[in-house]
Amino acid sequence: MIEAYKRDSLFRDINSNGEANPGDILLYTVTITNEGNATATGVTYSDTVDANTNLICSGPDAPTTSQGSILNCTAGAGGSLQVNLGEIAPGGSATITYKVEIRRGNFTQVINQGVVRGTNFPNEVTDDPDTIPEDDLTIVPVQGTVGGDPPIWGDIMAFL
Ligand SMILES: [Ca+2]
Ligand SMILES: [Ca+2]
Ligand SMILES: [Ca+2]
Repeated sequence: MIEAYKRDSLFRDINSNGEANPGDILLYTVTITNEGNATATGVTYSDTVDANTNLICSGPDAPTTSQGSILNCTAGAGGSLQVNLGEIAPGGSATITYKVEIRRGNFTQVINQGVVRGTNFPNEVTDDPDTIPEDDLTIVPVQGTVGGDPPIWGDIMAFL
């Protein structure tokens, strides 16, 4: 049985306010663990990031994997990542990291979920380990916009 967790963290907080805002960079850390008794084979991981974020594919902030290789990375808004992990032995795990830049626009959260596929186990979607529900979306609240953009009506409604 494969388990996959997707943690989010604020990697670069350009306005140093401790909140996720447009222009900030989020780090996703995906941990894929084989909790079964058989070696998982043909393991791949794929993710299409939120359309309000730019996936970073090159430079020091490019995706990393603890094993296998990055098969494909399409940078930019709603970009996609594919990682070939190969085999994961029982009790073994692999870690993938990637970063996205939050875009400007009318939205209040960044939503994302990846999927693990393999040749001898059912597809497994990622779970946000910080929330109680299993296999749920990883959601990052985004506070407003940087640089004095007008308030968004949807933001106000959310507090009523
Ligand atoms: Ca799970
Ligand atoms: Ca910030
Ligand atoms: Ca959860």
